[in-house]
Amino acid sequence: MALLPIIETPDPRLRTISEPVERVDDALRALMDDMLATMYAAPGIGLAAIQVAVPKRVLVIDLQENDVKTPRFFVNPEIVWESDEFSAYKEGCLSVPEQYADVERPARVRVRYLDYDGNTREEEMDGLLATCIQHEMDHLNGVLFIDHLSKLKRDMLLKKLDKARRTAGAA
Ligand code: GNR
Ligand code: NI
Repeated sequence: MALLPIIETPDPRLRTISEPVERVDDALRALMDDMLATMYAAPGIGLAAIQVAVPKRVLVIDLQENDVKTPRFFVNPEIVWESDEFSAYKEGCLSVPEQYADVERPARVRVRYLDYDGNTREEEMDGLLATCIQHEMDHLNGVLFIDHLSKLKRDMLLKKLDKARRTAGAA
C-alpha cells in the first residue's frame, strides 16, 4: 500500500470530468487500497480518485463512526433517486484544506454503483453518508464544495486559504 499525494485547489486537474471504469480488476483494487490508506492518513472521511490525480470514477468513504473502521468503495456511482428534502452540513475538503462552510444537498439519495468485487449494488443513504457521497460524486464531475457557495462566501474562503498558506510558508 502506498500513500498518494493529494492535489489542492486551484490545481486544474480537480476540474477534470473523470472517466467511467471499464472493469474492476486487481489494478483498480490496488488503487482503491492506496486511496483508502491516503484517506485514513490525511485524515478524511472520503476521497475521490481525482484528488490523487487519477481521473477515474472511483471513490472511497469511511465515516469511522465510534472509531470503528468501515471502508466503503464505490465505482461508477450514479444517483438514481434523491429526496426533495434538503439538509445542510458543514463541509470540508482535503483539496481545500482546513476551510469549512455549510452546503445544502438532498438529505437522502439512492446510489447505484459497483463494489470492490465489481458487483452492482444499490443503496439508500442519509445523514453524513448521503452528504459525503454527494461531495465525492461532485469531485468525479470536477465540482468542489466551494462551487455551491455564493461568490462572496467562496471568495472569502479562498482568501482565508491563501492567507493560511502564506502564513505557513513564512513559518
Ligand atoms: O474529510 C472530509 N470531510 C468531509 C466533511 C463534510 C463533508 C464532506 C467531507 S469529505 C472530506 C474529504 C474530501 O475532501 N473528500 O473529497
Ligand atoms: Ni473533497
